[in-house]
Amino acid sequence: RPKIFLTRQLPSESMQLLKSQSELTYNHDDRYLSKEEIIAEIQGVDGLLCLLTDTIDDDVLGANPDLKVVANFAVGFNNIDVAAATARGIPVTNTPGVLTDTTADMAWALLLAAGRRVVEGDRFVRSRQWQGWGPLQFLGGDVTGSTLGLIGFGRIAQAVARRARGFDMKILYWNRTRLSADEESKLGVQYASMDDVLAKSDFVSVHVALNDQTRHLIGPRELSLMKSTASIINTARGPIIDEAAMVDALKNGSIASAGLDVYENEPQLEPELYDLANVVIAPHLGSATIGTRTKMGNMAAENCLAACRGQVPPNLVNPESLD
Ligand code: 8YV
Repeated sequence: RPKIFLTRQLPSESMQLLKSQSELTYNHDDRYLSKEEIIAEIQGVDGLLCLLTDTIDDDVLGANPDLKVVANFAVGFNNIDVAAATARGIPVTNTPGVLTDTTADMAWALLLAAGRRVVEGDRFVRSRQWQGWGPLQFLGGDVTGSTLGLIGFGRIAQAVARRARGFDMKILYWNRTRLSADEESKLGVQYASMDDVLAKSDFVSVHVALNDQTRHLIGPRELSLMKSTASIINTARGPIIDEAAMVDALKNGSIASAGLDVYENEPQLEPELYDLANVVIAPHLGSATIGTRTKMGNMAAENCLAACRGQVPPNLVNPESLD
């Protein structure tokens, strides 16, 4: 039975799986562990099962020479220094696929809420200010028939696009690589340059992975290309958008609204964001359903257990670590 350390409790089914097949130790508290605490906890273990909120850099990776795997409970793995893990021969795994639809649903929840001012309206009613229906109250932008722009076109963006077809939207996408004409017509999407996607869309939804090439991909210039009536939606990673520049754009009306699930320095937000009426703010809920978090937990557990047993884990992100 391999020894595994888990940085935060997972859904009960995943805990049972880990407990039944490993000698599991885990953080029992509802709080993040510091890097120092993680280093102390992984002494003598075979596997580390961690979360997006844990920074796994070379100090952590080098702290236990016998570490056989770092299994991330997330599809994104920007919290892990994968190059350093590869150099040390440590496999890194993620949880792709199982959270695609759930995250796409969340992008849509934010899109509809931001576009149709659902949260503003909710706040207004709760504040007891509502005096009755009015023809000019909380007018938003039309969703049906509008143009959706997708920045990045991986699994989640494609799931967002599938849903957009039900809203009769024109769908533009920008991605590092372009799909074949056949695939584009099957999905009902059109490729455009990033500038065109930004300039022509009523809703821009961000779906690239965070890395050195995508940090602040959407900055002041990109925001200035957007329509003043448009909304920006981010369920990917906060640092892809320059948050301070986005606040400026939202304040000066150069974009209409934002629907955000992720932030540059979670859990801190750019201070003015808390008070902007035209922003819908969610606490990183993209994959937050019982079913999906359970699938993610089981997948991360299976990855961790396989690598501890010397097998190739199913969702290896750095195959070169095995060379
Ligand atoms: C999670 C995510 O909520 O998978 C990801 O990359 O951002 C979300 O699914 C979070 O990462 C859990 O660690």
